[in-house]
Amino acid sequence: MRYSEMFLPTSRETPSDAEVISHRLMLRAGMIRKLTSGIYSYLPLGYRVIKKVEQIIREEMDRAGAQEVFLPAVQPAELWIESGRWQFYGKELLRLKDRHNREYCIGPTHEEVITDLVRNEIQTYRQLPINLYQIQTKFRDEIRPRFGIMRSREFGMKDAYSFDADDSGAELSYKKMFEAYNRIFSRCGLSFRPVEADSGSIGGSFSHEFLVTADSGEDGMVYCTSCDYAANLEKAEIARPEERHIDESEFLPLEEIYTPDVRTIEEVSAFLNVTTQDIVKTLIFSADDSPIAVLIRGDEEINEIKLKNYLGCDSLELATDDIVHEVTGAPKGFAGGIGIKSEIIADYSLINMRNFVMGANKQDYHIKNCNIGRDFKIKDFADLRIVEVTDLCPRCKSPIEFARGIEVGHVFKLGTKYSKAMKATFLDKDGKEKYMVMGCYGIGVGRTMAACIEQNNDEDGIIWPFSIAPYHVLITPVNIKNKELLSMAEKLYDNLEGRGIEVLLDDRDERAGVKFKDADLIGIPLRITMGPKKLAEGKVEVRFRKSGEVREILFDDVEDFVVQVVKREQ
Ligand code: 9G3
Repeated sequence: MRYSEMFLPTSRETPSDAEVISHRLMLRAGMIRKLTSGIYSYLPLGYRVIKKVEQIIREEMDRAGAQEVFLPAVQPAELWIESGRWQFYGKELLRLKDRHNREYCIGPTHEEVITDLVRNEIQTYRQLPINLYQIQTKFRDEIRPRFGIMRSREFGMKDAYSFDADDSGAELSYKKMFEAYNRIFSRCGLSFRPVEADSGSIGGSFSHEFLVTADSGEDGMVYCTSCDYAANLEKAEIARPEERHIDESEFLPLEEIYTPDVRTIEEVSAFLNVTTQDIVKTLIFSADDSPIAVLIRGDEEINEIKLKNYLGCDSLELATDDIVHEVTGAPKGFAGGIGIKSEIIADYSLINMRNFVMGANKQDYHIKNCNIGRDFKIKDFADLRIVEVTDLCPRCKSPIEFARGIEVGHVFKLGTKYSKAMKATFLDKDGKEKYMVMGCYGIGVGRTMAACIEQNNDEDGIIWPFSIAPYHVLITPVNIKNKELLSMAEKLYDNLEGRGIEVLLDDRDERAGVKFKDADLIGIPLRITMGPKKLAEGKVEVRFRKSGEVREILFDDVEDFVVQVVKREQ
């Protein structure tokens, strides 16, 4: 491509509303432009990268045995009513009506559509397993789109859906997708980690997120310093501590203390001059509208995702003040395990605690020297708290680290959630009707590109890996008024194009400095600078964008040199 003919509006100034480097650089490098909040256009340079990422995805999806389809973006409400999700989602689901006043949504995902397609066409186990994928635009009406295309409202996603006859088949489909994702993100030149994740509202039993390590990432993760355990912060498990034998003789007598208007853990700690680790917090929740008391050590925090998954409830929120009063007999701030009118569960942090402080379930009173067993019963201990960097790996007990990441992919075991809701059944080899076992697998295409920039940039601009670079080589003749120089550059350009190399020729009538700045900004991995002096010696200068390494190569050898480098780096 000739730069002088390309729609490539680079710019020097940094846009004010761009908070992350990938958003800033994509705007400055003329890759994207905002149409409106959370909705972006891809310009030629940006779209070439998108197509490279999609190509890698297609190759690996096809290699894993998935088949490409293309599903409608506009989806009838009926399917979402059947799956029970029409009421479940709020304003994030963009809904609309057609001329006949029939209701639709703009697809934020395609479980309903694909399950409807498959249930109409698959009748027997002989037709399973099947894995269908598409690369398609999704719409999710995010309340606050940010970070350019990293959290946009309209975005390109590869979404795949597998259908199996049984759980073991579904395990195999999941494994194939998991491995394909590792290959895809490796080939895109990313450093990433698959982390155990929560399945959230999508249902199903298990899932992994693929996080690209970047400080600008919105997702927190923990990973083990020695084994390959890694988990999303919300999901990270905590090992159950060893129970130390506690002898009842160590229990001190209960002591009720007047603590006027002393409610929070910090206030109790200061008033009674005890550490927060010697206090137990009693939180009252409403789980599917029934109250439950959850106890945790004063210096820890409850992880509500873990609590919701442990209780298996649909709705979970902190109880209202009235319910707290009803259940504890006191206003908020004085709740405790002794004499409470609800079941009690406790986080592992209470194991091995003794003679601790708790609310007295009486206004303006707390109790000292509480002990589990003697003074109150706990229904169960569970892993309910947010992981801390001082926790140990639940698999191998080694120290763990925290990191931030950008979620570029997510693979889910769905089980029969959608096939049951939508009666996607098949006849097994005994002629019995069974529900198909599903999995679903997503990759954010634009987000993968943005994550690559987050990990590959410097103060001059983007540094593309060859695998998804918009062009392999940029030829920069320093002065196009020098006709001989320009014709040599064009000759090299034609020859490289002829050998399948993707070349951008900067034939603009611009000063060399401008050309070099643009070259570093748009991040083409290889730059061939042609100047009259070096050319008089029959040489050109080849510069590697990533390492900054500069090589002088004979003009006659540079074509083979470039073909070699591109073949090696691809
Ligand atoms: C909605 C809206 C937003 C959503 C969903 C539904 C996320 C929704 C989860 C998934 C799960 C997987 C297939 C590809 C991989 C991800 N946000 N999810 O279901 F109506 Cl408004 O999309 N789907």
